[in-house]
Amino acid sequence: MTEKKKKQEYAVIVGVQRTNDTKAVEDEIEEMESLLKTLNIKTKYKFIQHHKRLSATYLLGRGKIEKISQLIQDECLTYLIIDHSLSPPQMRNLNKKTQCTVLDREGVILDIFANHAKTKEAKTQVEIAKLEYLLPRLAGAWTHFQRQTGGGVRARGMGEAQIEVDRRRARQRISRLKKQLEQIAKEKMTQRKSRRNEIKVSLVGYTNSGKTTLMKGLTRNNIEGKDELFATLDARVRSLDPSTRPKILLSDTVGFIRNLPHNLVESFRSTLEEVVSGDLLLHVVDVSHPNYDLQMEVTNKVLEEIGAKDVPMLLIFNKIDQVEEEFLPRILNKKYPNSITVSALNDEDTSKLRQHIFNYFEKSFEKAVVKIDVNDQTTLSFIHRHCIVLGSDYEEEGEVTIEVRAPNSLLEKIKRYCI
Ligand SMILES: Nc1nc2c(ncn2[C@@H]2O[C@H](COP(=O)(O)OP(=O)(O)OP(=O)(O)O)[C@@H](O)[C@H]2O)c(=O)[nH]1
Ligand SMILES: [Mg+2]
Repeated sequence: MTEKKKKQEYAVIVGVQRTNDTKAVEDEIEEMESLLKTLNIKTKYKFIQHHKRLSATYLLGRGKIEKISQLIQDECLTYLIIDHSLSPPQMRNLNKKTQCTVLDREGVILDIFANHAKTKEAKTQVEIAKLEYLLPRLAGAWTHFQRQTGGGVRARGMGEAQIEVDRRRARQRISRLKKQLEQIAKEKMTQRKSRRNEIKVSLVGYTNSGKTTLMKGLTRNNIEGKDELFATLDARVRSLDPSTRPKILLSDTVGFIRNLPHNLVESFRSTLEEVVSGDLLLHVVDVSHPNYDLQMEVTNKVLEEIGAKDVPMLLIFNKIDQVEEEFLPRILNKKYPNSITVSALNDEDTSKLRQHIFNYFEKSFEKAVVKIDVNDQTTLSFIHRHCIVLGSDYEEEGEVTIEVRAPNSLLEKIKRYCI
């Protein structure tokens, strides 16, 4: 995080209740609390606003906004966080009224993304999303934004005169960034083509469900998961370890969340293409979370949105070590017959899962017998790299007969040697 050393800041959160279910809004507020923790902001007060009494001026009702403004002033709180989307005028009005930094849900998520983006691609994607978010809210915020290096999207409402110039500059910057992103996407496409002989598996799921930790277990890599929302923003690709033939490449990517800002989904489209173009999705669910079923729904909805609904999917119920009810795995396996229950922290579980993934593909592999010239090193090394070799026979002079097992797509490439 860029703002690690700053002094502790405090916030008031307001959640919006949409149904009679108070528990739902309390859970949402709790999730917002975790999002703020990621930004090193502590929650001091929580309020609930009923959706039937939303006001056009402040979103919040009169009485509530007066009470909250007073609290903010009396206790010198830094943030007013609205777990809902705010129109640009509502944001300006709230800002004027409370004299503190006002962030809506999208603003908070964008701030976290801005802090966590590491690669050029992720940084570019986040900057586009941020600028598009800021455009209608540009009341001098551009100047503030420019001063921040990789910082947030906190509109503080400064000098109105600059707005038109700022808007033009923002639009120019967006189109430049989009061109850069297209270039990066082209490079990635070339990279993807070079991996066309490998099997591609993508980890997807709600943020904090344990994707990166599972990736670490399955690939025995040193990447660490973090107890933070949106810890991973950059798609990473590693091969399963111990290695298989053909290689199975696993990619880790950005987590999903309820009401993921549309701008972000749009600008992360090229990262998410990795998911759509995969052979299998591993949908990781944190089964120890009280709302894991809701989180599954959200993930499925986002997958549909990005066009990945038809990619085969394996459900993985993770963090089983955190679940007290011993019978839960059995219930889950009954309700979702093809699901797997694991703890990403348990080596035995991850090695079983690795085998399960391999078996999933292996059962559709086909057998073939090929005859190759012993001097044809290119074909021989292709076979040894990508196919399971069941046996070889050097009886005939200058030629070797090899029995192989591999996916049909790979056998196609060596079919002229088949006997
Ligand atoms: N107890 C327990 N903790 C786990 C397990 N799997 C992951 N965790 C913890 O859960 C937290 C989140 O894990 P990550 O792997 O970073 O989750 P993620 O899905 O990659 O999260 P984002 O990148 O933010 O979307 C970390 O603190 C992990 O150590 C598990 O099976 N059991
Ligand atoms: Mg992660």
